[in-house]
Amino acid sequence: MYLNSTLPYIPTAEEAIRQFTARYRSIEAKSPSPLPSLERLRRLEVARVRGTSSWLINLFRGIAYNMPFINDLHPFYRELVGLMINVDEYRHAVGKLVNSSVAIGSISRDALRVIRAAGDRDEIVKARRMFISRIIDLINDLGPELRTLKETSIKLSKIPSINVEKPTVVVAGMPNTGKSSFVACVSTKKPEVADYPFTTRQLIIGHVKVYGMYAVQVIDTPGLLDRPLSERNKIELQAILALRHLSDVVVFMLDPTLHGGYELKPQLNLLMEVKQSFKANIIVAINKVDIATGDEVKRTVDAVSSLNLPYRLISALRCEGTGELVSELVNGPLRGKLESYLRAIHERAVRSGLGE
Ligand SMILES: Nc1nc2c(ncn2[C@@H]2O[C@H](COP(=O)(O)OP(=O)(O)O)[C@@H](O)[C@H]2O)c(=O)[nH]1
Ligand SMILES: [Mg+2]
Repeated sequence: MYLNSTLPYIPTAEEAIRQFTARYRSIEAKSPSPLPSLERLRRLEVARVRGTSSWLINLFRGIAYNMPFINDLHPFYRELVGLMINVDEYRHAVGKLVNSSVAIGSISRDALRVIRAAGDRDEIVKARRMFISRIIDLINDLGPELRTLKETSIKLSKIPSINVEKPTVVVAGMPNTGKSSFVACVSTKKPEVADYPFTTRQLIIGHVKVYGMYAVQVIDTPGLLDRPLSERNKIELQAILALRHLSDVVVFMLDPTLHGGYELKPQLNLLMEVKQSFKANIIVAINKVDIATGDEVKRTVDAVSSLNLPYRLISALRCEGTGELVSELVNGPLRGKLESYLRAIHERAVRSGLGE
């Protein structure tokens, strides 16, 4: 659900080698001391080879299996991840880590065979040296891949953690049209702030209580969905468009007055752009009706009607009409997703109540 909740710790090759050799030394013989010294040494080395190789296999598998599988990601995350990392390089690194854990198994079996068959101390010591140097070579050879994975993990940890399963309303509109005021009206707890990768921007995530639960989120995107998309560079555009995978509904805020500093025309142009690039349902909120003149409202209503878009009149300053707008979304375009979200939460609660 969240992308970065389970990211594993990833050592550098140097750290992994240091940990490997320290572990090797620290493993003690468990055999009773009356054994002849050759047998004691043999048992000790067997325990060390086994212990360190299974530790290393688990380390590498743990990393490979706990890093996200790109294909399994929600499209919102997949789009962002694709922008931030070289996906082919990442896949190669994960694959090499899995292959290396298989190779460790066979290096360890080779060493155990020689140690078990050894006729004197020298042969055991030689097998130990061989084992250690092969493992060190293998870890060194993984240096670039471990670095790639570590860098990837750091980047992924910066992706905003947004619950992609929750019904989501994205708020768009030119600056000063009242987006933040709207989010503040409908959020029943303090909105959260998440950094948005490659932009100096942040996402503001408001939480709306529905049926007693924070089951709907409302996302304000200051500096992102508030100016013509044609003015964006390619990367910014894709980062913005990743939002379309998240949004079930777009509330587009229009200011019918000149209070916000923009004429109606550029606001409608942005509305058209958002309409074209977002597949989601759009509902237009005609805001500031507390100060708008009848003429201003009429002009705006006419323009929106001619685009065949539904609209509501609100005052975000006074939080008038805002709750009704949300109720309409909940009973309309958000309904299907909300029901399946609530069902999933209910099932999870039942399962955990059953101790599963
Ligand atoms: N009179 C009036 N002012 C509003 C209304 N909604 C927002 N404003 C004001 O418009 C300005 C910009 O609002 P804000 O929510 O920050 O707009 P944003 O830039 O779209 O997030 C602020 O001074 C708000 O108080 C409204 O319904 N009526
Ligand atoms: Mg704002």
